[in-house]
Amino acid sequence: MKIKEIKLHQLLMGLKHPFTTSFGTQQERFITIVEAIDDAGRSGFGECVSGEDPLYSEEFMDASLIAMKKYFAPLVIQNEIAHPDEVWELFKPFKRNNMAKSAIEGAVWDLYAKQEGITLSEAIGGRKNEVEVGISLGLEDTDEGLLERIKEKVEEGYKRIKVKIKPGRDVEMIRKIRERFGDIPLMVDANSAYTLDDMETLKALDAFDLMMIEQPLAAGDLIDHAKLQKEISTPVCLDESIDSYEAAAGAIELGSCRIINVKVGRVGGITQSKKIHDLALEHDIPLWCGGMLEAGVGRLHNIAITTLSNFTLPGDTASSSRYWHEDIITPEVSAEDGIVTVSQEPGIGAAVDFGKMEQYLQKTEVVTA
Ligand code: OSB
Ligand code: MG
Repeated sequence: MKIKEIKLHQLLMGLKHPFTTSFGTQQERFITIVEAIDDAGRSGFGECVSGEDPLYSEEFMDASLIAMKKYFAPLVIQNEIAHPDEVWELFKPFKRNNMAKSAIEGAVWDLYAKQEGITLSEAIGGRKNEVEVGISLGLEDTDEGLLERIKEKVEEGYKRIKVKIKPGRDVEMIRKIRERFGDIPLMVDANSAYTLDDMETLKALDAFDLMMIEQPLAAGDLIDHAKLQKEISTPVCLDESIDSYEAAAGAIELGSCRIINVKVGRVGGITQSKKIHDLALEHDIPLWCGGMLEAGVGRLHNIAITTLSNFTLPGDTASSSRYWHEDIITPEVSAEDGIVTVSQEPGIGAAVDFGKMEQYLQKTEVVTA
């Protein structure tokens, strides 16, 4: 394929409800939608999931924008690409910046699928026509407030509930959730807020039959997580620590986790996600797809990757309406009873609606040869 230009649509989208994790509270989301346009005028779309600040990981949107403009967009314009799997190799001399790489690669994947007249799921090798979804709930000011949110989401039919924890908002909060809702599929995400000094608290969580505890210890750590997993019965799931295929291989070898949350942006794109998928399948490590408060484009990419066979656990790929009053795609992503049906339209499977995007658009920058 020949890519003629890349547009970087920079959006500011207000969240319906503030989202609080152990690393902070977010009221709005900066999002970059990447549009790759071929010589026939067709467009493929990707989404950059970097945070506004380097709090979840080292990547942040200002830096990702520079990386996309200076390195990654020019590379896919200057080189003839036969298949999107080549993009990772093209980017390889430039270290890390996975979310920037993934956003550009994602647009190439969508464009490729559209050129071939197949769905993104088919282009990736996915087989499912529907995927199960869960929901991730941030911390609320009070535990009572969180219980109310959980009630709503259980009633909406989400297949599992994930709640954020941090030191001081953990064992007692989870006890209240179990008391109120019984044995619902429940998991917790600490976003790296604990250390091995908190072993007593982490062990106490074993009493609640949680599906898993996500990223309890430092982002990037594999060694301490392996020590922790030996001490607790709850499966450890890694998120922040799996920032590459190599990290996934290391975690599996060391026994740092029993489950992996794959985020396409964090690992550098779809090609790397597929590679992690195949490795995890070989080692009986189940996967699920995490979220980064994506708008519709990123949401559809997440659904496509979830159609791979070893994504056996519900992901954080909830409906568009989970975060947005109005999403930027038509039709929006909509879960019915915790199930999202995979669109059979080519590419990501929905149209990017520039009319709807207008209200959020701050700036569009264009990269050409
Ligand atoms: O740790 O999974 C996380 C959101 C932003 C950054 C990190 C995380 C999250 C979520 C929400 O948990 C996932 C979503 O609903 O998109
Ligand atoms: Mg997480």
